[in-house]
Amino acid sequence: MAELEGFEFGKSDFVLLDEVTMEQFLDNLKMRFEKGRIYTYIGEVVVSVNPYRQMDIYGKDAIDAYRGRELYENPPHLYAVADAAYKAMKRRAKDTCIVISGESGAGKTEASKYIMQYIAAITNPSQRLEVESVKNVLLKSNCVLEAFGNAKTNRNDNSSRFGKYMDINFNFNGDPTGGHINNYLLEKSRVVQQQEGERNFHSFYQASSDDRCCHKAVMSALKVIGFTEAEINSIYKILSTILHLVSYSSSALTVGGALEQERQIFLSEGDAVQHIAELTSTEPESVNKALLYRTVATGGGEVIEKGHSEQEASYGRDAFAKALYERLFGWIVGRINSVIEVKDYNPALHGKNTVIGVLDIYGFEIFDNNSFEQFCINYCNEKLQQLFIELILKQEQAEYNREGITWQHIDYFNNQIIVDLVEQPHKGIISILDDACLTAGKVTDTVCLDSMNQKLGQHAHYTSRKLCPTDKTMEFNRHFRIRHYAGDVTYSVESFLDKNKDPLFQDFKRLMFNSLDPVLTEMWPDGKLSITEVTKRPLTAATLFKNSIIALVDKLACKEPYYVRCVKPNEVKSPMLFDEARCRHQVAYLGLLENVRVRRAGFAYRQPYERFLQRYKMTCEYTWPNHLMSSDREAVEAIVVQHGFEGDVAYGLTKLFVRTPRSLFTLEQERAALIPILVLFLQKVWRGAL
Ligand code: AD9
Ligand code: MG
Repeated sequence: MAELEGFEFGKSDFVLLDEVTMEQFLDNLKMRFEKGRIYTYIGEVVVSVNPYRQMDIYGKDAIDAYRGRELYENPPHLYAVADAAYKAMKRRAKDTCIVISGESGAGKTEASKYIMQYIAAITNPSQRLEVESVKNVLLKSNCVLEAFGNAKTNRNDNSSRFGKYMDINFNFNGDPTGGHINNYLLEKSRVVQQQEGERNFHSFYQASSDDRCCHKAVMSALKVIGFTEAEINSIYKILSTILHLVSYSSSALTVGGALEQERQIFLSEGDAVQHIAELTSTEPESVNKALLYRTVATGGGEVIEKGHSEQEASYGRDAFAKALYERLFGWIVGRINSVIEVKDYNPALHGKNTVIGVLDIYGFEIFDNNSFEQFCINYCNEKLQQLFIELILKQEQAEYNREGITWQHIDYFNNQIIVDLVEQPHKGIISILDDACLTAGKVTDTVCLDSMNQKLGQHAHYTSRKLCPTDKTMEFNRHFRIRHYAGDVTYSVESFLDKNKDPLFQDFKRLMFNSLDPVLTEMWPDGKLSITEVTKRPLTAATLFKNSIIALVDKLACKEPYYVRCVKPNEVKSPMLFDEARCRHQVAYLGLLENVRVRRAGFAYRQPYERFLQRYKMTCEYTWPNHLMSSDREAVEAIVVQHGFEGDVAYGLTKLFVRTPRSLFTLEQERAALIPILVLFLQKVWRGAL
């Protein structure tokens, strides 16, 4: 529990609420936000409210104040959690992870950057060059990933359009030796289409007009990381290629007549093909052909070229542009990883290599129109929520076992049932989608929806239109609804199959693989295959995502977790406004009340005997100013007995556990009343009056 800083700023730990109700929770959150206290604990979980203004709480003074201290010694802060994770890693050689969640614009990415800055600031006191260089690369990688993976959206001017998990490796000294980044589900559809008021990824603007100063920073970051001039050139050529592709008028793709004729039309239509060929180090004829034709193998093993319809051609072009960007992003992440990966680490020589993982991933999303992307993102949140409850409970249980205290079972909503609804083999939604994608012939989104309704219609967390015929938000043959742990979300099934199949004609892959630019060849190894060799169907987008999230959860599950739960106070980026309805919604779906209950259902408060004694010894005649008992534990027992809450505590091996916060309030009040008397007393002693 946090340092009891007095309640003038509200309660610094939600376990201290008189009652765990939404009203009390919100009142406390609001009061603290308005008083500039943006962080509040639930035990060791940090709840953060985006201040939407620069706060003077991240400087060197703050870093010094939190360095090496315990969580409850200072007011709640990200630094305290970062330090707790660091200490666990250093003192107990534990792998830890910090999971940051919350909706778009809630402050996850900013939090992850402060955490990394803190870790960078407290490590490598001897300023060893190789460690400084690793830290530098880790910090600079943020700048590059933001340039290529973030964009202005209606919710956030710097919205991360991908999920990020970064492992930082430490040697036995506790200094960073390297790291690894995993990225998840980049929103590549943004490359060809943005909603009104939104922009494409920052990278597209940085090379040109308004973002010039950011461009300089990105270029310098790329160089620091170790990208060569040639590689940087290739990156920007790929960006230009994509711009040429997406600005290509679809009329230029109209097909008709013989190949030669089309080629003439194309080349005379503009320089786009020429430019693309130059930028990608390929032949204009090959570019033209890939845009207009696809190679297909007939049943008899014959290979023929089939002209695209206009629709197919523009679809192919868009898919190509999206894939180019996705592969570019993946390649950049891979390239950063190759620089920061720990090399030549010999555990026998260097001791155990420990890890702190930082996860900055998209929060639960409910939009007016929810599509395949929201489906994936919300599934990811179901998985993380499950892990959250499981780990928090597991952690509590482990602590009770360690301290020799009997564990009591706690009831909580287990969302495994929703996870199963999505991911179960043969029965779950992903499996039904995949089946539909694999079925030859024209299975449409609506046919697939029919199949889902049939197979899942009875599921408690799935609703088909049939069950709510009067509901106007659900149209026949278009929508289905999932009752997520965080709320009901109605999904439009339109384009689900297409986005899941995510096809890209082999001709584009071959074109890129055969480029004379080695960066492109490296990005497109699957272009090596000819059409007759492409037999295996690639995994679908949903299955790839599912596999990556299962791997992520496995990774997190074996680490000691720390949580930052971010709340967005309003929709208008105001530092003044606490929009209660919006906050209520977030508190509900982040499961924060449940979190407080879990924390309080066992023991709301725990503290090592020595610290408890230090704080409260003045409230007991047998312990003030010093006790004469044989141990601190006995002295603590004397305080507990004097205040009459023996029934409310349990004595662990090293810590006192207090069940309800009320007992502590009594102690705190008494302590607060005694302090002025003591101060007076001490002043008199100093003045020699006593
Ligand atoms: V998204 O899911 O990537 O769209 P995030 O990552 O949750 O979202 P982000 O960290 O980008 O949100 O924060 C949004 C904006 O809020 C930032 O650009 C800052 O302007 C502002 N912000 C967030 N946290 C802080 C903070 N601790 N101090 C000051 C902040 N401003
Ligand atoms: Mg972000």
